[in-house]
Amino acid sequence: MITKTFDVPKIHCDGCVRTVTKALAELPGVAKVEASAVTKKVLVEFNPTALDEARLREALQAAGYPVV
Ligand SMILES: [Cu+2]
Repeated sequence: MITKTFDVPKIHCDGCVRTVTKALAELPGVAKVEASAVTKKVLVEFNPTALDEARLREALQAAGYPVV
């Protein structure tokens, strides 16, 4: 497993946290998602043989929360 933290400034409330968490948690290979409206960061623990960082960024973008 790899852990990666993304800066996602559009996360501003618990609703955003839920949306982001759901968008990432449903991807195969994602083991853990910790999003915070306070730090505006998303920590993702994932299996690098199942998906890569680019795929995670894509999923965030598609959910309306681009990574900066
Ligand atoms: Cu929000």
